[in-house]
Amino acid sequence: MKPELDAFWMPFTASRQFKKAPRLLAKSSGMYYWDDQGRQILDGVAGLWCVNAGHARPKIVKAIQDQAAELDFAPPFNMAHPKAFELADKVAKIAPAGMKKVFFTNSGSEAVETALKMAIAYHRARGEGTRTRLIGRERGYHGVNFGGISVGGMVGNRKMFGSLLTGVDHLRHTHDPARNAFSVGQPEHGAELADDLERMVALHDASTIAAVIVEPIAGSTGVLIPPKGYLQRLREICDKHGILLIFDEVITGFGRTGSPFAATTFGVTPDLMTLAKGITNGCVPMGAVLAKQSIHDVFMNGPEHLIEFPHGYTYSSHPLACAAGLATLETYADESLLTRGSQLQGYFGEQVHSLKGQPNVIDIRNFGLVGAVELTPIAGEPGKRAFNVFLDCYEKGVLLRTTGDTVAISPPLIIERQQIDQIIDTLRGAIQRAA
Ligand code: PXG
Ligand code: PLP
Repeated sequence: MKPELDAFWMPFTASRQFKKAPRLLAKSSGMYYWDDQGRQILDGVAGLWCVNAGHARPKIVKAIQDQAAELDFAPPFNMAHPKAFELADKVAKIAPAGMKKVFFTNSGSEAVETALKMAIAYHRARGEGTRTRLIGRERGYHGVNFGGISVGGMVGNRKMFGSLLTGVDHLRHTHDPARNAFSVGQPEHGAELADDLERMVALHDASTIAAVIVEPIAGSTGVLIPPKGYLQRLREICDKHGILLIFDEVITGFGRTGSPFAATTFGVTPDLMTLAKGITNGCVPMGAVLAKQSIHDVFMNGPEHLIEFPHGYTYSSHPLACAAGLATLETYADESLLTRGSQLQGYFGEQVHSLKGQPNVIDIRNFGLVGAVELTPIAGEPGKRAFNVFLDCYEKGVLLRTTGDTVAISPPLIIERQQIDQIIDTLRGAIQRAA
């Protein structure tokens, strides 16, 4: 190992292996990365599901540069700067109807903690302080902080970290390859899994439940598309029992599903929504919680000189992030990127599904501009086949992402057809070589 690689303790990385053969990215533009040797790599995952407008977009670059020179930092508590209001306003304008309030964080994980705290505090402010229980879902990913891993449903992210939050329960996940394998778009079967929430109400009583949090499409655990009617059913059950519905749209937000948010695409409006990643095109860390006006307003009683919601981060609404966010939304609007997926999804879906019949391919899933190919694990070595495919594609100049034995594809929304072809052809070859 090179000594200069020693100090950096890497996040979510097989780091001893990595440091023996590092993959270092040195430059980016449009659909491409270049590694430290100058080799061009097609970005098939928008960095890490975040660079939705493609890399090094001129407006965003300039906005960040100008902002750094003009106002580097402004304290966000009892002070503010104009771009924070401007960005909140612009985000609220593209949000689902009624979601008018925007609270800024620095990551998706922080957005999740913020939303969970808002939900519990909301019920308390309304005089229903017994509603503290949080319901997540198996195979959910809600970031890495304690609230997020408690409601999250990834064993590997939970088992090392003690007893987590108390008062949490989980719905079953919706992955059902026996009935739904190779579904194009939303699978037919599984809306009834939302009825798990009724069972939880029967077990715990609605008066103890604050909120349910789900990803409209589960991203990190392998791109699980909601069965037809599932999200609608969850919404109905939440309404019936006064439970808040939180959509974690950290991945699905900002155009991934063919409209600005998955809530719009699926026609289901949550009470709270978490955002991050695409809000700044991945250029400066930022997250946000979108809240219904009615939720926000519950907090606005009591003496006016007191803080209504005691929560926030030193870097909430950081000027660089706000400048990047405004330029990002402009870029999305200039190029109609937030709906571009709806035009490309047919072709993209066909291409992803053309991998059916390749060796070890046991399921293919797609929606909007996100796709996944699930492979049979190598006996006794779960995750290795997909990781080998990932390494092979990277060698051949295409960056993808794996989780377990699923390969995920979620390119920047500026992708062209021939680049979709390149991703699929490269992946096909790698799957064949991994057989
Ligand atoms: N919620 C969801 C739904 C996410 O996808 C987070 C919260 C946390 O966001 P931050 O910004 O704190 O990372 C995410 C993040 C993967 C992968 O391998 C996905 C994410 C992050 C890292 C890797 O698919 N999503
Ligand atoms: N730890 C200490 C000692 C702090 O003073 C602060 C913030 O002032 C934090 C943690 C939280 O940091 P942040 O606001 O960046 O999340």
